[in-house]
This record gives sequence, C-alpha cells and structure tokens, in this order.
Amino acid sequence: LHRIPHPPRRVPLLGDVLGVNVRTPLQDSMRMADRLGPIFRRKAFGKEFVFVSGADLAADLADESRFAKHVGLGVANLRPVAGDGLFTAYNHEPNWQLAHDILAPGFSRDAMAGYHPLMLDVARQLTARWDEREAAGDAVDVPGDMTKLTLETIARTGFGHDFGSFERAAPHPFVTAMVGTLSFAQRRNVVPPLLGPLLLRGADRRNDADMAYLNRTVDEVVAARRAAGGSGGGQGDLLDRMLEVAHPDTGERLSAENIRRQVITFLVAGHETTSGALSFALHYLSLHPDVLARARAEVDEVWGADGEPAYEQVAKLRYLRRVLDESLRLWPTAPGFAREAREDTTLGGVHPMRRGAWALVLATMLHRDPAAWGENAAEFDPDRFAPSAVRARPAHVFKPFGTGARACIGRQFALHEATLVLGLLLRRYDLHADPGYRLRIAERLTLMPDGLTLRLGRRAGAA
Ligand code: MNH
Repeated sequence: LHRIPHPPRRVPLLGDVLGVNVRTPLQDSMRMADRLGPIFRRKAFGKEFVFVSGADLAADLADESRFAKHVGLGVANLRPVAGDGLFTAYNHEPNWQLAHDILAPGFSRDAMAGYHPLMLDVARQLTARWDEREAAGDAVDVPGDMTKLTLETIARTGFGHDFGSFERAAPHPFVTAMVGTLSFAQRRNVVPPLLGPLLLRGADRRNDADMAYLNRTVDEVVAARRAAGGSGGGQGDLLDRMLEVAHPDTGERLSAENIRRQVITFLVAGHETTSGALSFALHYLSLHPDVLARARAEVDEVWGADGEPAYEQVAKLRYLRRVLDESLRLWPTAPGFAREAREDTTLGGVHPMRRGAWALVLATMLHRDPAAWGENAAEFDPDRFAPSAVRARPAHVFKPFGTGARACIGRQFALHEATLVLGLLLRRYDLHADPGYRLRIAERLTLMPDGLTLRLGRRAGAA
C-alpha cells in the first residue's frame, strides 16, 4: 500500500475526511484523482480504500481470470434492500447463477422486440405531457420526467405494472422510497461505523420505513400476477420468468423471497441509471446545436417525419447512439464499480494484491484519462464513438455498464429505450437550455443532473 499515494493531511481515527462533503463523495474522489494520479487511497475510519482512475490499471482489473466483481461500499450497503438479487449477490451465492440463467433470455433480441411497443406507449405519455408544457410555455423538469418515463418502462415491460407516474404531479412514493434508500446507502459509506447508530438514528428509522414500502409494493405486484395466473400475453415478461421458469439444466426455481429481491433490484436498477443517462444526453444536446441538428437529421432520414419507429429502426440511429455513449462517458450514471483479486496477484505489474483485496474503478475518471481520450477529454464530442475512433483506442477504457460476468444485464434494454426516446424527442421538439443553468451533479450512488430544466418548442410537421 505504501506505494499508493494518499491525500497529505490525515486526521487521527477519522482518516482523510478533510474537504470531504457527505453529499458528494464521488466528486471529492474525482478531485483527489486529479491531484494524486491513476491510483490512490483514501482512509476512512481505520480502513483504506483504493481507487483506480487510470486506463492501464482499469484495463488490468478487467482481466476476468484474475479479478471479479467485489460487492463493497454502496453496493454492499444495498444488501438490506436487494439481498441476493442479481446486482447485490456475492459471486459465490448460488442464486446469482440461477437468476442470471433464468433471466438472461428476458434480454434477448426477441424479448426486446416484444418490449418495444410498450416502450413506445410510455414515450407517448411523455410527449403528451411535454406537449402540454410546451403549449403553456412552461419549462420541463428533465430528471423528474425522465424518471417517470424509465420507471413506467421497466414496470410495464418487466412486470406488467402501471405506477401511473404521468398522472401524478409528485414522484410516485416508490421513487421517493427508492431515492431514500439509495441516499442512505451512500451516506453509510461516509459515516464512521461506531458513530453510525448515533448520527443515522432518525435516518435509520426513515430507511426502515422506505424499505418496508418497497417490499410492500413489490409484494402487491407479485400477488397481482399470481392471482391473474401469469401475464397471459404468451410473450412472458421478467416476472413470468421469475415465477414460472425453471433452470434449464438443474430444474431449480427462484424462491419467493429471492423473487422479491429480484423485483426490487430490477425496478430500481432498471430505471434510475437510464433516467440519468437520458437527462445528461438532453443537457448536452441542448448545449450543442450542431450535434442536435445532425442527430435530428438522422432521425428524419431513418424514421421519416411521422409514423412510429419499428423495433429495427431504433438501432439504426448510429449517430444518436454516439451522443448517448458520449454522455455516458462524461457522466457514467453508475459512476464506479469494484473489483477484487481472485488470487494473490500484482495489479499493473506494480501493486501487490492479496486474494480478496479490492479496488474501486472510478469510471468518471477512467473515461477522462488523457492517455486514452486525448487532452480534450473533458469536452463533449460524440465523434469519439465513430467506428474508426473506437478502433484506434485501447480496449477497456469505456465501462459505463461495468465489466465481465457481472456487467449490466440490462444494457441493451437501456440503450434501446434511451435511443428510442431521444429520437422521438428530437423529432418533435426544439430544446432550449436555461442560460443560467450550470451543470450540478446530484449523487445518490447514481448520478443525476441536479435541477436541469429545458424549454421546448414544437417542430412544425413532426410527429
Ligand atoms: Mn445496470 C449491473 C450500469 C441499466 C439491471 N449496471 C450494472 C453494473 C453497472 C450498470 C455499471 C455493474 C455494477 C457492478 O459491477 O457492481 N445499468 C447501468 C447503466 C444503465 C443500466 C449505466 C443505464 C444507462 N441495468 C440497467 C437496466 C437494467 C439493469 C435498464 C434492467 C432492466 N444492472 C442491472 C442488473 C445488474 C446491473 C440486474 C447486475 C448484473 C449482475 O451482477 O449479474
């Protein structure tokens, strides 16, 4: 460890707490990475945490033969909510492989094509709302509306459930409870374990109430499906798979308790990060009229000026996909992931790691490493994702969806949904940024552009 730099002034017992803000642990770490380089450590309450932000070291951590996902920090703090659900399961827990094998076909091409009409329905609820806003001359609350959209999308495609988000002025209580548990899990990282009971007492009680609300909500969704005896759609959604499908080799099924964990996992993991990705993309589009014009010209060309896009027409929006990738590069909405050594090994040929030792990859900084992205890495430029530019870069430098066997299972789902929605919005509206807005990042394990609003114009003649 002594080879790894750390901040200069350390406080006895507490560690590297100087200049640390409990609301922005990630942005604090980003500043430390700027000062301390591609690998550094932070000490908190007697424990050392190693952060990796350099492209070479992150690429080494992507070696699946020597490293695996580590369930630590924020992810570990979510265990009380998500238990051994896919996202929070330890690698050795049998329910990970079982659930992975049962649910993976729910993200196949065929499955996605089946979700497409439902995604369109939800997107049309959004444009109906935005039409009203536009007509009234009101700005739209971008993260708020994107969260409505993505929550409805995962709830309806995955679970046949309608939260009625667009019929409400305030966020659905499920969202409030979820944000509460995510923020609580983040805060537990920055509060000393011994003081936790004292400092978090009120918050603890609120968190218990939030978790109880989440459990109650998913129990109702599952009970409704059991009572209906399956979705009856023939297609089979994620919930049908959880309830009815046995493992192809072992014949084993998910337990009722594990299904509860999976439903919470998918309702949360399936919308929060996509909402942020859409919000950041809209922010950058509103600031880059040239990029917006090019993306919109592509939509007009591939989709035409009206009519609903078919499933296959979404992936054809190549340039719009680059806009999304570039937004996820600058602000990967799941901003980091942890990797542990499977055996004693040496990271990057320099740093010895014992079996089980782990490091957190700061995706936000990996995505800005000048060695991989050039000196202008902080600038928004979707052409970085043109095929020739991608080929010219080393592997493993773009990781918004994590890496290896435990990478995001919902990646295609998120990309399809986000590209579809951005295409529909660009075709229909002009986007006007608030000239006074400066990007602020809200952290609650995931990232969101805080307070982002846009004014809309209706584009003549476009659906
Ligand atoms: Mn998703 C894992 C990012 C959308 C469901 N997701 C991960 C990981 C990252 C991630 C990073 C790996 C975390 C780790 O290594 O500890 N996910 C995203 C982003 C988006 C996203 C940036 C949107 C943009 N995720 C989605 C969607 C779903 C989903 C949509 C579901 C419909 N994600 C998951 C699940 C896992 C996961 C489930 C855990 C997979 C596993 O460990 O097997």
